[in-house]
Amino acid sequence: MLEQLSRLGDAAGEEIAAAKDAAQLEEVRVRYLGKRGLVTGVLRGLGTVDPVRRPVVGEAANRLKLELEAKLATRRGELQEGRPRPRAAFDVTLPGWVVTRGGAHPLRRIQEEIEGIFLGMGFTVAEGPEIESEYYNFEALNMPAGHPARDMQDSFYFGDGWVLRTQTSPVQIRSMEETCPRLPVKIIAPGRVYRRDQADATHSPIFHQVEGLLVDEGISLANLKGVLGLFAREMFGEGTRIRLRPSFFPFTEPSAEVDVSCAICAGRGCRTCKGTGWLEILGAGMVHPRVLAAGGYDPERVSGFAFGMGIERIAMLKLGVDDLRVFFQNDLRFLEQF
Ligand code: 2NL
Repeated sequence: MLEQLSRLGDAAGEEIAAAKDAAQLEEVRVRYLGKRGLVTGVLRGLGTVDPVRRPVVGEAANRLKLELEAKLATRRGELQEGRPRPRAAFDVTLPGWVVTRGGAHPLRRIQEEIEGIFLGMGFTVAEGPEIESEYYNFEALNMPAGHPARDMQDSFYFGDGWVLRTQTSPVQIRSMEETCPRLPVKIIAPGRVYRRDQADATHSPIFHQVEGLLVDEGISLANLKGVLGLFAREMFGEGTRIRLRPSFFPFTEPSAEVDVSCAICAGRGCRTCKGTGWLEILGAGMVHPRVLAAGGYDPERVSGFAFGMGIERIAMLKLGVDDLRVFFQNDLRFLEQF
């Protein structure tokens, strides 16, 4: 029995020394010291050993068990040393994290600047849905079925009488309905609008508008010119002048294109204003009687002016950007400049 233990000890010692990794070492441990292991078997079988020899055999088996456990631990340590040690959890020599702050998109900043100017003149900001009924988007604005502005080429139709709004004017019709019969209606309607345009340097199927509307007793074209002149001076600088050229919109009569004197060349003529000294930034006019009526007002008793501008166009002029598409590409190299 003692001889058998001694052989087991030699064999186990060799196997421990030969183990190449932790897994192999564990196999050796289980083979000799596991529940059904060879050394464990000897200890379990002590009951069948001659009682006289039992203490001697028992002690030898226990000593072997302790010896092997010590050898296993030593070998485990050797195998560990060969491998890379786990790195420190935190390297205090690394540069710190730079926490960058987000900011409003340049289009949003320009929109808020425009809002601020009109808020200062007593206008309030009105908002409404981007999915509109054809009634609010077209009919109420004096564009009945068959009107060329309603062409499939120009608008995104859902069918069933719904469309992505092509301008923010429907918000203004809704505001008139809500305010009527009280006066004045004095609002601006900023927001996203949609047209079926191929994107290029000056067009995008999604763009942003600010429209304005003032309805009251005795409103005239002079009020329109005064308000827009003040807006132009606050937006583009004190020396800015405006001029109105005759134009046409279905929802205003008379209608005008509004130009501002070019801030880049002070009206002398440059590349931005194509040598004319003027930049076209707005459409405007006196609200068409049918549109006043659609809002619930009596065109014999009240009058109003309205205007609309593209935020991208204003932003391009203010920020010196020559391609509108950069506003929608969300390239941080562009956005971080503002
Ligand atoms: C442009 C021209 C314009 C309006 C928008 C309007 C709204 C109502 C009644 C009458 Cl509720 N007019 N809006 C009027 C004239 C021009 O926009 O070039 N926009 C980018």
